Amino acid sequence: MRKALITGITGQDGAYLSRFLLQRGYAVHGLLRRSASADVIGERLRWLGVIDDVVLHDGNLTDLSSAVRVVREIQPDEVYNLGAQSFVHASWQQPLLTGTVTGMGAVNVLEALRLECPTARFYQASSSEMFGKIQQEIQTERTPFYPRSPYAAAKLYAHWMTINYRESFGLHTSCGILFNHESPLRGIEFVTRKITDAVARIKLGTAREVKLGNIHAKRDWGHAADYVRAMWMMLQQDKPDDYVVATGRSTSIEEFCGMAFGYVGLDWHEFVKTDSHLLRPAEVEVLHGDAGKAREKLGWTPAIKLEDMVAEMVEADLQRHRARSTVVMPGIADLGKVAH
Ligand code: NDP
Ligand code: GDR
Repeated sequence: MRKALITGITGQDGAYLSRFLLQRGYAVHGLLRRSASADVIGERLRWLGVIDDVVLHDGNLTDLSSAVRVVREIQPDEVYNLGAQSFVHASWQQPLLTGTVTGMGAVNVLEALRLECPTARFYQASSSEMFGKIQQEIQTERTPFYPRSPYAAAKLYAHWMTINYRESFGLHTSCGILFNHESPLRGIEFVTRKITDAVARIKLGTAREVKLGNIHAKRDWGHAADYVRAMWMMLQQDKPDDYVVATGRSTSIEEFCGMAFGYVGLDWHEFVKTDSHLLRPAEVEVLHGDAGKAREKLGWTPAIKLEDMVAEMVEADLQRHRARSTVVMPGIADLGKVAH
């Protein structure tokens, strides 16, 4: 039985990847950081029905000794480094933590592999945010990077360190430069889920409006279930490499609002307000990827259309709010005054 270790297993991608690997017969292990909310931390894995099928190991990306211990114990065939402080907006408020977790954390895992399990294959969750202030209209693996946030700079460090470990030590390390991908399990602070959650609450009469920042920004949005398949495909290649994963369609926040509100028969113009406090110190205005290399070399193409994903997300939020079992996946209102 092949063994996979996933950091960030409790996040959106970690949950979808766990399900994907379990379906393929893997033994799935995850690194779990200590939390005071241990009863709710596995909610995404529970939502997908896999919480009892994965093995969780205490550890933290910032703690080299825990990475070494877990890798030594498991001796994984494949390691997926998905753990990160992944919210771009928060990275300006917590730049050092973001650098430590999102940047150095990856190197802790790489070091653990070099020392304890150098034959394991390694996946690094790189990001389209590294393109930042875009240098080419359509971004590929060859587009120069221009990071625009502490998050993007941290990801770029981890990206180049992953390539360095491949070239310096011969480790089988690959980077997936993934564009935005969403799902009903997306964190509530990200714009797509913030919108679909608001749509559900407005439709059900428990909210009257939603405040957003820059609604003119454009993103290339795919579905997380499609994107975790690309991660796995990268590690099945004989030669490690780096790949852009994107849909090739760029859509504005406004257009996303139109789809989500339109799905329940509402006009978004009546409910979306803009709030300058939600603008970022530096914005990534537009991202638009070309996944031609992943298509040709991996045979990867996305299967889920944006419109279908929006419908799935709105339906899931309607279901959550109707059930009112929102303790584990709180609505925006429940998050109090945190500025997202
Ligand atoms: P999430 O924010 O949903 O998940 C992040 C995960 O990292 C959580 O499991 C979190 O644990 C864990 N984590 C955070 N800090 C630590 C730490 N110090 N030690 C151990 N684990 C930690 O992210 P996604 O699932 O959306 O994304 C997965 C990865 O892909 C991230 O690295 C992200 O930056 C990257 N990425 C995401 C894209 C997207 O559109 N989703 C696009 C491109 C890249 P906890 O549950 O305890 O908070
Ligand atoms: P992003 O995702 O920063 O692209 O990072 P997010 O959904 O946070 O923002 C997308 C765009 O929407 C604009 N926006 C708002 N964003 C949020 N969160 N809240 C708002 O109210 C709001 N209003 C407008 C933002 O300014 C931005 O332009 C995600 C994360 O998953 C990263 O970890 C990952 O690396 C990248 O995608 C690719």
